[in-house]
Amino acid sequence: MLGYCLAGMAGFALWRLRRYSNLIPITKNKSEPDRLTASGTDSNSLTEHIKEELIRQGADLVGIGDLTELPNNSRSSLPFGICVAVKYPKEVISGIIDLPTREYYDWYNTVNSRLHSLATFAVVTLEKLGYKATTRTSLPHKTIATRAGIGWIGKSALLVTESYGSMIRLSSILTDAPLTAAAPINQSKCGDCMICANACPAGALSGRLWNTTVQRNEILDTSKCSAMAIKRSVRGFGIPIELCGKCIAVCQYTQQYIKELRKTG
Ligand code: B12
Ligand code: SF4
Ligand code: SF4
Repeated sequence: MLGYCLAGMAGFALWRLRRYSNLIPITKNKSEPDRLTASGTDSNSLTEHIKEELIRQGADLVGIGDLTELPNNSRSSLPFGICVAVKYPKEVISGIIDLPTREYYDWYNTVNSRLHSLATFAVVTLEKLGYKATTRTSLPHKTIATRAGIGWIGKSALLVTESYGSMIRLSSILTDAPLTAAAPINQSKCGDCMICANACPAGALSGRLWNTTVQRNEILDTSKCSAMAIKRSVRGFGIPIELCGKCIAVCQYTQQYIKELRKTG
């Protein structure tokens, strides 16, 4: 039985490698003999296939960011960041407006474990193709996400997307694979909206509009948020953890997505 499993896994790995190898002309690099390299057009194919595979594996949003404007040591000298987002189910988020729920806590763990599998999958896939890839980075996921064109930083201090608002969690992968990066997002689309800042039970959100020069502490008071989130988790589901999420739930973009889904069933 074990033999069949191992043979199956090896076959799958070989199939994947051959599938990608067909897309990319293989040229040997003298210093790294087994490395694959790709030309301009193939970088588009590689990008599309990495994105498609991640979506097929369960990602809800995938974006590629050019990180070269950021310090070398923050990105292990790797030029690209892949941002992967997984959304919470709409019912879970609409249920946390008053207090965080046990369901929200359970989904927090589920979404994190999905993100972990997706990031590992991306690393393994890229490494098999001969590229460097790692999930170890001191860069915040939200920075990679704005570079990857996935969304902007809201007055909530969260990443806000047009498709799902902020009801997503994030992971990222750094790589030297020659991918095609999206246009970065450098400005907030929150405008005059103040819904999240007014709704935060800790008064932790200043209402400051983000751009890439605005520091997090100008938007969010992390101590106030942490303290309130622990209190609310205890009241909501009896576990002292920093899970509140009211700013996710009330965001107009999150609400728009929840309502759209309701309309279409
Ligand atoms: C630490 C942390 C916290 C702590 C902070 C405590 C502390 N003392 O630091 C606390 C407990 C407050 C917290 C709370 C929450 N968190 Co939190 N947290 C993190 C964590 C692990 C690190 C964030 C961090 O320190 N970043 C460093 C600071 C400087 O950057 P930042 O805050 O990420 O964002 C700035 C940069 O991204 C910058 N930026 C963006 N683009 C660009 C581009 C350029 C060129 C430049 C220069 C800068 C720049 O702008 C942002 C604002 O200044 C991240 C996961 C991760 N590894 O990124 C999750 C993370 C940010 N948290 C997340 C979530 C969901 C929450 C909570 C909702 C949890 C809850 N309570 O229910 C709240 C929301 C609070 C809020 N309104 O933001 C999600 C956000 C998802 C999203 N949609 O944005 C993340 C990404 C986790 C994940 N894997 O998805 N969190
Ligand atoms: S997680 Fe809760 S306490 Fe923290 S900023 Fe959001 S609404 Fe405020
Ligand atoms: S609620 Fe309004 S201000 Fe807050 S993040 Fe969403 S759009 Fe921006």
